[in-house]
Amino acid sequence: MNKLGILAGVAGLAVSTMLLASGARSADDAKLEQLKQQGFARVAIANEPPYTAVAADGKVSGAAPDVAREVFKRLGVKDIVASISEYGAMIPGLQAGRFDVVTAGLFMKPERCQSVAYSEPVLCDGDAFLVRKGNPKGLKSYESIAKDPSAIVGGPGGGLEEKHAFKAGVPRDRLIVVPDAQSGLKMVQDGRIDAYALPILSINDLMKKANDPNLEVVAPVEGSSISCDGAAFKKGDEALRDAFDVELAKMKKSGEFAKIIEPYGFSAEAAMSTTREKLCASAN
Ligand code: 6CS
Repeated sequence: MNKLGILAGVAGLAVSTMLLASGARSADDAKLEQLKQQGFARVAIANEPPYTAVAADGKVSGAAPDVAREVFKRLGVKDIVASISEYGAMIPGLQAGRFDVVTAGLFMKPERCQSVAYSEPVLCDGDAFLVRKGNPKGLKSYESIAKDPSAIVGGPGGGLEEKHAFKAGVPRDRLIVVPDAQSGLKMVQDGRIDAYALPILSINDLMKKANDPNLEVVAPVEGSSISCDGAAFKKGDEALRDAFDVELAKMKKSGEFAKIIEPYGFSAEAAMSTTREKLCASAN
């Protein structure tokens, strides 16, 4: 073995010794042990109620962080610390080590399943449009937007709605990236976009808070399907993901899972009636 090989071997031995001394049963448990020592898991969120929300005092809530907080507590990780990120930046941020996990309603799709290690399903929902009252351009599907050369749609950067719009034939110059829900609301109210696309529960939350009789919700978007998210872990952290899944499954069985997500409007049954395997294989 050359000198470099010997050095690598010695370094590897040092790391394993340190890990085992920290209580990790194996290198696999190292990440969980690290989070336990750290006292918190760094989660990526988007601040899009009811999936994720940050109050004026900085308190993090929303169905996804609340589930993650409870699961990590059961794993011995005291709390979560959230960073707000655009959906399109969540996976690169996870891969760069800026977050330990994405808990934001990042829906499972095959291409995302290739890039991260998802937990089993947590939050399921369909697509909706926020439009002006009377839906003057009759926008009921992504195809109807594609067909109308004057129709402009807005959605989150790197979000699934963007993918659905492009797949239906909406050209790049008629899709506006909208940074957050409040901006999307204002852009519909000001007529800068004809439809703002988000999941149904997010649009309903926005509509309720806006309390504006000149707005209307189209839900579900015709031709769209139900998507479900999971907590998204970095490839290589499958042992941590598996530990998360064990606690998530116990909470689903005990009813604790439903108690957390259903007050936000989510269906525990929807998440429990599908699997990561099915969702990662489904292309729509
Ligand atoms: O997974 C996504 O891309 C979508 N998920 C949510 C919860 N909101 C919008 C986003 O585009």
